[in-house]
Amino acid sequence: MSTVAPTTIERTASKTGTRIAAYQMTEYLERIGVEVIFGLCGHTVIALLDAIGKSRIRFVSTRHEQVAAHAADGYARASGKAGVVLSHLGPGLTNAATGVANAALDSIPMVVIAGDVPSHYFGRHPHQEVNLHQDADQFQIYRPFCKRVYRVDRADDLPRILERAFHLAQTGRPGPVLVDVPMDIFSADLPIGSFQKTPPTIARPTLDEDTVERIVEALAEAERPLLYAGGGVLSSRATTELAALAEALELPVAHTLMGKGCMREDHPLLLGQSGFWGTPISNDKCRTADLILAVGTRLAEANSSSWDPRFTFSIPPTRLMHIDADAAEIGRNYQTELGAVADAKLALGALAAAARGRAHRNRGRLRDEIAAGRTAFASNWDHQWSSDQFPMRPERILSELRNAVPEDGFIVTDVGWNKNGVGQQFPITVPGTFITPSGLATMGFGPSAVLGVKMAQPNRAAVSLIGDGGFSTNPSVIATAMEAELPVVWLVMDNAGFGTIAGLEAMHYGWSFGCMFERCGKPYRVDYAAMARACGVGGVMIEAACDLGPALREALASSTATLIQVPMENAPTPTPGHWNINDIYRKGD
Ligand SMILES: Cc1ncc(C[n+]2csc(CCOP(=O)(O)OP(=O)(O)O)c2C)c(N)n1
Repeated sequence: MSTVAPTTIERTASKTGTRIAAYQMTEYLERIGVEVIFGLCGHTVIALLDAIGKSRIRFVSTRHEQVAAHAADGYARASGKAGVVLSHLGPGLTNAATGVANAALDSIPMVVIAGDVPSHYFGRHPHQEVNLHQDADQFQIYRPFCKRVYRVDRADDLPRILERAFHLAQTGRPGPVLVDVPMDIFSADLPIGSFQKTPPTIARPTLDEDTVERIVEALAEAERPLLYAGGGVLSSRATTELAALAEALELPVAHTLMGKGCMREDHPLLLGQSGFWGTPISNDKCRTADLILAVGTRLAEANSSSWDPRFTFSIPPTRLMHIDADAAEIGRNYQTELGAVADAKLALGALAAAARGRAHRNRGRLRDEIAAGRTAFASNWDHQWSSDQFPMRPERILSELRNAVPEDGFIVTDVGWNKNGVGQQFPITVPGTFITPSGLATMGFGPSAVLGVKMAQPNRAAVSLIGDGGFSTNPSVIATAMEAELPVVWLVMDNAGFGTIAGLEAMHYGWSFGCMFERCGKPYRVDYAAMARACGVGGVMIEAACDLGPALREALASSTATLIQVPMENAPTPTPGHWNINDIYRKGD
């Protein structure tokens, strides 16, 4: 409860049986369990900020709205609750768009509350209005990536719309919802008690008995069946049920990038990630399976080797059964024998219960084949885990990170070697500890998302593993971590460029024009560690491979954030699968 005395305006309003919308709205957000809002101020939202400041809700003030959106995304992933963003109109909302779109493409629940121009000035060019095609039109910018965009045109609608926003963001296939609020509506009077209705508890859809029986029987009788797990398995917290089903019918498990962590890394039935940056054993078993049960996945391009049947999935002749929260994903890319719209946890739980004790075909030497396949692939790079080379090998960076971070600590990546290398090579044993931007693959996600992760799980380690390109998109995160007292660790893999794209261009065009950080033809390196120290957080520049482990341990024990910068060789991640872009590039004279 707020200890702050009511303002004159609040006291006056309450005598009339009404109360200003912003205060009632904030109390409602508290009541439905909002703990933290990430955002950036502007003249359109200070009425709400005044109310938030007097409530129990924490406000993390970022210096770029993209940071706020990614942090809210990280918070949602690590807490299981909706992330909440507060944004000013116009440039604030467009700045946040990348982060909101990133959350949308990874099915992350999020509510974005934005200020807008006063409703009585719609269309007259009030300051910062977006109105080239329609009056007060900024909310339309969010249409392609929000489950619903609301502009609140009457104060009376605010309670209803807010309740709908939290309901929609978190149900079915989760995602962001925009609530666009003309600033006069924050300051309007509403009858006391206007915000009564709370989002309903939703019973999640499961499988009917016939479908359970049909799937279990098909898996038991198939010669080479396989379970394929996507991010939906993790977001519905279904990893125990997945392992129970796999063990009951002796099924190998392959997964997507977002599905990493669906099973302990050392589980003998785990094949690893499929696709371009996957593992050969995973691709081989996917391609040669006679039946695949896919759960909580889009069967998207990177993990499906651009759907080329020579590499990852060959469907048909492989038969596909697919369980997903979203009917639109079923049958999108492959002929599908049976689809079911269901919650992954309930569906896998029902399948595991029906499979327990059930006779199934002999799987032969499956476990030995998996172990041999994984060991053979790892032999390409595991000797690098102890490499003393400097600038460091990326694999050594991963091994130092794995040794330093407790199993339940979070590894939050960006895009680049960090994402591809962790997805392929980094052992994850605790579900949900690997957090990565998959659908939009947004460079700049990791450094900001880790703030929200730490906010959600303050007692667990949270390290963001990022490239120097990704980190430098928004270094203002350092100041935000300091202000919000979030002792996160940024581990910056510094190859003085946008290394992944530089490597791609070099492979196809023989140079890396436009991809490296250079000045007067020489590598240009920024001292991010010094930048961190200038903001008051720890900043360490690694000068020898053996220094990284101790630096990480010290950073994890510290009560303030730390940035560790590691000069690194720009080595490519192995690519056992296929990506069709490599067939598209053509070099001219
Ligand atoms: C916002 C955005 N812009 C561009 C890209 C394309 N992109 C993918 S990986 C990458 C390079 C990332 O560089 P860095 O963070 O230094 O990591 P590295 O590749 O060197 O490991 C780029 C530019 C992207 N994914 N997101």
